[in-house]
Amino acid sequence: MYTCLAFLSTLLTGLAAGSVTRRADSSGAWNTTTCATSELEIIKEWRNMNSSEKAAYIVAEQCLWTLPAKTTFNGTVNRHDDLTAVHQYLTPTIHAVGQFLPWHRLFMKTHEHILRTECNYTGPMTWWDETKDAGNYTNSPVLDPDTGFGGNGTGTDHCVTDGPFANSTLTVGPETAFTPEGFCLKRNVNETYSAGAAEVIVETCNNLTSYANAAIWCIGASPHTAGHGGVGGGVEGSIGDIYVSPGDPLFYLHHAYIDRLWWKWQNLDIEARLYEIGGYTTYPASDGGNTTTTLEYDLQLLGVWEDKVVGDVMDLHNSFLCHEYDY
Ligand SMILES: *[C@@H]1O[C@H](CO)[C@@H](O)[C@H](O)[C@H]1NC(C)=O
Ligand SMILES: *[C@@H]1O[C@H](CO)[C@@H](O)[C@H](O)[C@H]1NC(C)=O
Ligand SMILES: *[C@@H]1O[C@H](CO)[C@@H](O)[C@H](O)[C@H]1NC(C)=O
Ligand SMILES: *[C@@H]1O[C@H](CO)[C@@H](O)[C@H](O)[C@H]1NC(C)=O
Ligand SMILES: *[C@@H]1O[C@H](CO)[C@@H](O)[C@H](O)[C@H]1NC(C)=O
Ligand SMILES: *[C@@H]1O[C@H](CO)[C@@H](O)[C@H](O)[C@H]1NC(C)=O
Ligand SMILES: *[C@@H]1O[C@H](CO)[C@@H](O)[C@H](O)[C@H]1NC(C)=O
Ligand SMILES: *[C@@H]1O[C@H](CO)[C@@H](O)[C@H](O)[C@H]1NC(C)=O
Ligand SMILES: *[C@@H]1O[C@H](CO)[C@@H](O)[C@H](O)[C@H]1NC(C)=O
Ligand SMILES: [Cu+2]
Repeated sequence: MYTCLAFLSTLLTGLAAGSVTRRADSSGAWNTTTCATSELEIIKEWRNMNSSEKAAYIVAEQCLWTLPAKTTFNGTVNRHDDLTAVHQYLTPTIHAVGQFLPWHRLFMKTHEHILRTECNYTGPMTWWDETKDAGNYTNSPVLDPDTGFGGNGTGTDHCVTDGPFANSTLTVGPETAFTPEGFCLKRNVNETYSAGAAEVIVETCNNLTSYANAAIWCIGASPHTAGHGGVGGGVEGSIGDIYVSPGDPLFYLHHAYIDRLWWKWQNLDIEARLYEIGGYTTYPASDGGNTTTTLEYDLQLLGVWEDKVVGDVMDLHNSFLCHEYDY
């Protein structure tokens, strides 16, 4: 607890010092309004959620599966599917490119918006400190069948058979397909992958100095794949299937963690990095010109919510995002 508070206060002091460098005018194409410190919503690590907060969060996630789909993407039955489907549809353009972390930051906010406005969720958003479970996801509290999201899959089909999402049915996927008859939520915990969540690897990324190298190619490598592969195995686990990884509710805790790594990296040199973006817009660079991603680049949600631009999501403290991590 001591460590958590010390971290938070260091972070907030750093941010206050950096705030003078934010764009002073509001004429830009993106949100530059700063959220008051007292208004910041704290995203809590799962272990820092108390039992009623954990239960309420899981009830809200379950609610998404009970509300009818509003999109017309192939295979969508419920609101949970709508989110999975927009990620599935955009997968070729949102990974290994400049918008990778901005798009996923917006996607997390979209998920939160739907939880709050359609499932009446009022509790904190939450993230998973995977460094604490590196090499040992099996025993992670997020995989607890009673207080978490259920455990590893079972049998040859890897279906999750315990916890709040036991035998849940997915229809979007696998990969680019859709399955009207449904298939089960799957996990295949793999500790070889989960070892990639080690703190030392995060430090390696923090030592890199450009957005593209640090965020896309380093945070986007081991820390990112440790969550997808550590819980999913390969494509055999839902979260290991890059197209439809949001099918597993743990996706949102994992990507909040990845988002936090980017935010921590931004804060290591806030003046230079608060609005530092880069990386190509396509991967492989299919336009031949290797267009570099800018702050004006459109982040598409295809009607699930309104589009934003990269600049709207660079500052976690702006009035749109208005978030901070608990440590
Ligand atoms: C959990 O935290 C919430 C919000 O801080 C509080 O209202 C609630 O009483 C706590 N519940 C338990 C069981 O500690
Ligand atoms: C839906 O699936 C059909 C094939 O069944 C495919 O032709 C179409 O492109 C898909 N639409 C989307 C939006 O993925
Ligand atoms: C959310 O609250 C509104 C207003 O009380 C209610 O009509 C609605 O049914 C609630 N939604 C869910 C999913 O509980
Ligand atoms: C995994 O975590 C459990 C529970 O915290 C612990 O008892 C066990 O020793 C850990 N195993 C390894 C290999 O770290
Ligand atoms: C997870 O479950 C699968 C079966 O679904 C099994 O093959 C695998 O060994 C399990 N992983 C761990 C780390 O126990
Ligand atoms: C899930 O399915 C398995 C295998 O069919 C079954 O043993 C288990 O009781 C089911 N669990 C729930 C919560 O429905
Ligand atoms: C875990 O994944 C690695 C890397 O793909 C693979 O070589 C290994 O066989 C997997 N382990 C298990 C127990 O499935
Ligand atoms: C990061 O850089 C510092 C300072 O140069 C160095 O001491 C440390 O070993 C580096 N850490 C890693 C994991 O590369
Ligand atoms: C564009 O980027 C790709 C990597 O995505 C690289 O292999 C290629 O050489 C680049 N082309 C140009 C013209 O810079
Ligand atoms: Cu993704």
